[in-house]
Amino acid sequence: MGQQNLRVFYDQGFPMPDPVSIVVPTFREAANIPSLLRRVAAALSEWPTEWELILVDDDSNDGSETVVAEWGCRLPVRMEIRRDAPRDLSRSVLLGMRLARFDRLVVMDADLSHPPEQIPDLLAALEPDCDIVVGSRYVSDARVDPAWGWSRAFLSRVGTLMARPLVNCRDPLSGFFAIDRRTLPDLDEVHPLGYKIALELMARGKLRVREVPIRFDPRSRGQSKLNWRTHVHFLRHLCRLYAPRVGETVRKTRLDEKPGDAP
Ligand SMILES: Nc1nc2c(ncn2[C@@H]2O[C@H](COP(=O)(O)OP(=O)(O)OP(=O)(O)O)[C@@H](O)[C@H]2O)c(=O)[nH]1
Ligand SMILES: [Mg+2]
Repeated sequence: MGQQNLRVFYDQGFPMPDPVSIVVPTFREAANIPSLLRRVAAALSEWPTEWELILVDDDSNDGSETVVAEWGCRLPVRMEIRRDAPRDLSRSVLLGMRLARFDRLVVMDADLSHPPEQIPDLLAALEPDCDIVVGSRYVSDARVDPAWGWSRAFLSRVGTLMARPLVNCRDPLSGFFAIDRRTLPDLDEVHPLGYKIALELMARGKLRVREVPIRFDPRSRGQSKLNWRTHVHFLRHLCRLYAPRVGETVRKTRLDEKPGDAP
């Protein structure tokens, strides 16, 4: 539902949506933060209730803090600095989720790959029949900008195929999602490894997923933080998530074999 339509919808006496906290993990994103904040504020200018944006930064030391402090005078935005080594995207997101003032949460990247204009679409889809709304690159009507590059697109596809059996989601590696904190598994029990926090939450919490097509753009400015370590972490993360399932299958097979015993 577009923003204008949303406005009309609520003006007609439908219940107001809940306020929302937007959590953005950042590492050396000073160049992207002004555009991000400008576009989020524009996207939510018609949003009928309160919102806030928390950037959880891994001690970038690149001027991000000053940029956010300047914008914080005009908008409900703030930056939380994590000083625990090693830097970690997923832990930053979890910290943001804990610090959020509101239960409705949107998580997104700072590099403008996730269009802020689609935040209202994600929130509008977060209804009682689902626990998480994923901004998806791999459902019909989604669009991935070809400038993303074939090698990144290929790696993303391979990783997606590896993760798909774990969850009922076409884009389980997406970092753009809306969720209600009250439906989350106990955050102390969540031990993500690497980048894929939505996958961890969906798989551990057995969340009911809805997907909304998004336009996925390549990083706007600055450098990618993706490196070989990220890929290793992803593989280890997958092993962790698959391990209990493999164990369960082995246990079931053994139980099934028992009654027949040896031929
Ligand atoms: N707090 C924190 N944020 C991080 C860390 N690594 C990456 N990020 C942020 O997480 C988001 C996604 O990281 P990206 O570098 O864009 O990774 P990507 O989207 O997979 O790759 P590209 O878009 O190709 O650069 C961005 O907002 C980053 O600033 C980290 O270690 N800690
Ligand atoms: Mg990115």
